[in-house]
Formats: sequence, C-alpha cells, structure tokens
Amino acid sequence: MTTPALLPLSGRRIPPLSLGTSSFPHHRATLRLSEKFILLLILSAFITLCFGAFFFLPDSSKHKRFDLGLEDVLIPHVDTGKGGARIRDVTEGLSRIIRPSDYYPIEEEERLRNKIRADHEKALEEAKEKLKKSRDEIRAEIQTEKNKVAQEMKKKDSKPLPPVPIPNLVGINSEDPTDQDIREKRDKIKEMMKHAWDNYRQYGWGHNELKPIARKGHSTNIFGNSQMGATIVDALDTLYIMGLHDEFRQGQDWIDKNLDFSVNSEVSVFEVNIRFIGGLLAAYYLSGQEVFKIKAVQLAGKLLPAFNTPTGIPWAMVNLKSGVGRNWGWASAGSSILAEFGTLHMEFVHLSYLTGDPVYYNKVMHIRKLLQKMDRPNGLYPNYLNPRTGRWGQHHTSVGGLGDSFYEYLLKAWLMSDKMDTEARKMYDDAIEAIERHLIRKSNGGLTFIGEWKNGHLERKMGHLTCFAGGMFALGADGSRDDKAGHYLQLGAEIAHTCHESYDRTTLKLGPEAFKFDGGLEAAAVRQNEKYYILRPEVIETYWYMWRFTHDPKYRQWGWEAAQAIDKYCRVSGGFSGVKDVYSSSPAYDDVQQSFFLAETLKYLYLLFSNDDLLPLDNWVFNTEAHPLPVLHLANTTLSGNPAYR
Ligand code: DMJ
Repeated sequence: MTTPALLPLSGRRIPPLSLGTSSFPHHRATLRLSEKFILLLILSAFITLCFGAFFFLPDSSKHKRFDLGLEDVLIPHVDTGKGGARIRDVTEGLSRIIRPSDYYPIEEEERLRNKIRADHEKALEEAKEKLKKSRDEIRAEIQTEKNKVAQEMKKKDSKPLPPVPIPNLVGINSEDPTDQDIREKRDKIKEMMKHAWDNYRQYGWGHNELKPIARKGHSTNIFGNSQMGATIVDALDTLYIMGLHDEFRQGQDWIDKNLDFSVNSEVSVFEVNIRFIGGLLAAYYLSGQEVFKIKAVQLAGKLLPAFNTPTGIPWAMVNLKSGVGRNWGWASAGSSILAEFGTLHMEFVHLSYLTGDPVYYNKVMHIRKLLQKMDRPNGLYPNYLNPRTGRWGQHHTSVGGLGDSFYEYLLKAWLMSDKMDTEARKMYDDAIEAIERHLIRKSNGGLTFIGEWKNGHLERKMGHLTCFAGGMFALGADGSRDDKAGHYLQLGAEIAHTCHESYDRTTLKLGPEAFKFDGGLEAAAVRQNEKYYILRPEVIETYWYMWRFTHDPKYRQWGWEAAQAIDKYCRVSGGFSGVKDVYSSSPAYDDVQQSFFLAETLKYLYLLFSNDDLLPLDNWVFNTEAHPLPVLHLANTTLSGNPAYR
C-alpha cells in the first residue's frame, strides 16, 4: 500500500489511514463547491471585462500585431488576406479564415459595446450580490438548482418495471425472544440503533455519514462528492427488522424525494453496489415498496459504463454522470481489485431477476468466465487484475482487505440460486482448499489464523476484515466437498475464537484493525496505525453465524461483550464514533459514524439476540454489507426469459 491516504474507507479492503478520515469531510466538499461557484462568477465577470475592454480601446490597437501568445487565442488580428484575414489559433497551431463580413459596421459595433457594457455591469452586480450572501444561502441556492435538475431526471427515468414473481419471503417478522434476559439485550441494541439514527437525522441528514462529535455531515471519496444519504440507504433494512417503522418511513421519504443519481460524481462501483443497490433491494423485498426497486435499477444503469473496459473487468470508480471510469491510483499497475469486481454477483443477479433484463447477469457471468480461464499461482487468486490486459498484477492474496468478499460471493451465489449454481460452489471449494493449504496456520499459542500471501511468503498477520471468514466457513460447511462439514464448522469456530482473543487482549475489549502472530506476539496489533477500531462488524458477524449453526451460548456472550464495549467507549452524545487506539484507556475518537455500523454491526447484534426464524438462512442470503436478499428458486440460472407476472 504505497499511498494509503487515497484508499477508500471500506469494502473489505485495507482501509485508508482512516483515523484521518476527518480530512475528507463531505461538508468541506460542499463548501468547496460554493467557493468554486463564487470564483466562477468572479472569473466570468473578469473575462467579460477583458472582452469589453478590447472594444473600448482605440481602433489602432485592435490591429496591432501581437506576438504569438495567449492574445492570439483570445483576440483576432489581420494577418494576410486574399479575401479574408487569418486568425491564428495557438492552441491548435492551425489557422482559420475569417471573411470581411465577420467585421461589424460602426452602429452595430456601438450596439455591441453597449450590450457588453450592460452585461458586464449586470455580471458585476450579480457577483456583488452573491458575495453578500452567506455560505448557507449560496449552498441552498445550489441545492435548489440541483433539486430542479433531479426532478427533471426523475420524470425521465421513472419507467415502470415489469412485474415479476416475488420469491417466497419467509421470516420478515418474528416473535420476541421468550427469555427475558435475551429480550432486554435485544432492546438495548435497538436503543443503540435509535441513538445512531436520531443523531444522524438531526446533524447529518442527507449527508453520507455523520461526524458525531463535530455534529455535522461526513463523507469519503468512495461516495463521490454528492450527498447521497449513504447512511439512510444502508440503515433501512435494519430499521425495518427492528420494527422502527417511523424511522423507516423518514428514510423512504428522503429517498423518494431526494436520492438522485444524475450527479457529476465519481463513486466506487463496489461500495455503491454493496451499500446502495444491496440496501435498496433488501428494503424493497422487506417492505414491498416499489420506490426502492426503481431507485436500485436507476443506479445500476449508472454503474454499467464502468464495465466498458477491454476485458469487461470493471473499473473501480465511475463518474455517475459522464460514465467515465478509472482505477485507484494506489492499485498495482492500474489494476482492478478482486474484492471489488468480484463482489457484484448477488445484486446483479437480483437486478436481472427483477427487471427481466439479462444485461446485469451477463456482466457478472463474464467476469466469472474470465477468472475461470486464468492461471492461479498455487491455486490462489491474486488481489489485483489489470482490466486492460487481463493479467494479474502483484501476486498478493488475501482473505481480508482486497480479496475477502470475492470468496464470500462465490459461496453466496450458490446459496442464493437455491444451490443450483454449482459452478460457483466449485470455484468456492477450490479456492478454500488453496487458502487452507497456503494461508491458514496455527500460532505457537495454538490460535488458528489466516495470513496474507505476499510475493512468495506468508505474512503472519490477520485483519479485522478477515474475521468475517469464520462465518463464511460455517455457512459453507453444509454442501462442502467430501462431506467435510464438520471440519469447516470447526474451522469457523477456531477463527471466531482467534478474533475474540484479538478483542479480549485489548484494554477496551474492542478489536484492532490488524493483529500479528509473530514471535511471542499473539493476536495483538504492533503498529500504531493498526490499533484503531472503526465500528466494524466482521467479528460480530462471525459470532452470529456461529450462533445460528451451533447455538453455543458463548457466541451470545461474546457478542454482548462487544456491544457493551461499543456502548461504553464509542458512544458519544452525538452518535457513535470509532476510536484510535483500543489499547489505550482514554482513546481519542476518529469522529466518524460509519454507515456500515447501522447496516451491519447493529443488525448482526440484533439478530444474535433474536429467534432463528427471523430471516432464516435457508431463505435469505446476506450480501457483504449485511443486506438480506431472498433465495431465488429459478428454473434455470440464466434468468433470460424471466416471466413477467407477480
Ligand atoms: C463493509 O462495507 C462491508 O462489510 C465490506 O464487505 C467490508 N468492509 C465494511 C465493513 O468493515
């Protein structure tokens, strides 16, 4: 990672030097916008002035020959002439002919001068007026203009979608747990959700995330420079299953009126897919409200240009307006990232299912086919793939940042297809066998860990992100090759144990971002920039899967320990914040309430203290942002010819 400051904030990727995330506040981006607006006005006034000045100069000066320079670009002058004067365009190095009729008669020139003078004065007046206004007023004016454009686009984009058979939606509601202690714990998690939501609503509404200490909106480069309400979209399904229906309606109303994708904003394809498309689809399936489906499809259309690369492997980022894509500057030799282009499958299959349009399905199947054909060093998938050449970049392999959710989506593609997509299951089984052979080891103290493969050697370090794999192994146990279900459930339990140790060995009982197994060191962070906790869900996610598959009470106990630690050390009066050092008894806050805290961390905790018939795993598959999507019982997996009836 050469320039970590440029890294996007999340997405099973190595995070940016996230403790400085406050250096990317969305608020600041908005201010920059209004400042730019003022500068533009002043600049336009200045140009008008220059242009006007030319007309006010004595006539001879107009014919004066300038040296080739900027003036040649701005001001026409007579050069030679056979029936015309030549104007030289320095920028192009070309000449073009102007005819005598291009010159104006005296009265016409006088009229033009007056007009320019009047325009110039008007522009200056407007600029002065603008400068008198406060930033908030200017911002409000910009927002009004944006809303107008959004309304126009909305009219154009709201085509009705074909009706489709809605899958069997089992377990959207469930009884309260009978055990009072469990009920109280669940109520506490719900209260934490309400605290996070209410503060976001009060101080960050419409912004992507919240700064709970500064009490204002926050954003990072993964969401581009627009206020897309990431927290609203990410939180919807959690609100719904917790029965926070008023809050759900507030979110729905904002989405209906304000969520607009026709913005000149460069976003992460992966993040927008898992948080926005995943969040909207889950909200649609749970509530049946069409607006969510329509928005998801509109947004997906905006992501499609990212696939216009020589190989069909999408760019990491795309401009929602222009459709221009590019990759992160820090990624090996212009590569796309495995965990990004490999984490689109679930949402894209649902999009094809709901629209009857195979375009989404074809895009993700093309990626799969391409990956299947490639050589894999030691059977491992490297994290980097160049979308121009179709070749691997650096040979780094990880089940944490940059690789993780690719493996997760192979398994979940199989589960989501009602176990029909056996190709995905085979790819998962092959990959997991290679990972077990090359990356999974036991520490001297007996802790099972998943290391990272870097240029031919194993780094004995595991990320918080990697901890999701415990849940993945448990989820994939049933249906595993050679009937190794017991083995994979055991592996899941060992990873859960290791990750719990990484929490338990800290002062705050919250896990560090990365921890080592080197020499005498076990499950502990070494470097200062690995000691933070940013409200991530992966360890709790694994506890929940392990609880569902084993009902061992220790998973509820561990989940409760984590919930209490979050409430004690991350809760502030304006919401929840990450902390910079889990080994310090008085840590500094990072002042960011991540949207995934509401989407994932609190949802997994709530499910951990709910009955198993709430979103049962036989009927629902959770995307990598914890958005539940129903299993599709399809006659075939191609989805073409999807019948249009409900
Ligand atoms: C979430 O956005 C998703 O879980 C993603 O797959 C990984 N990173 C964050 C949470 O840590």
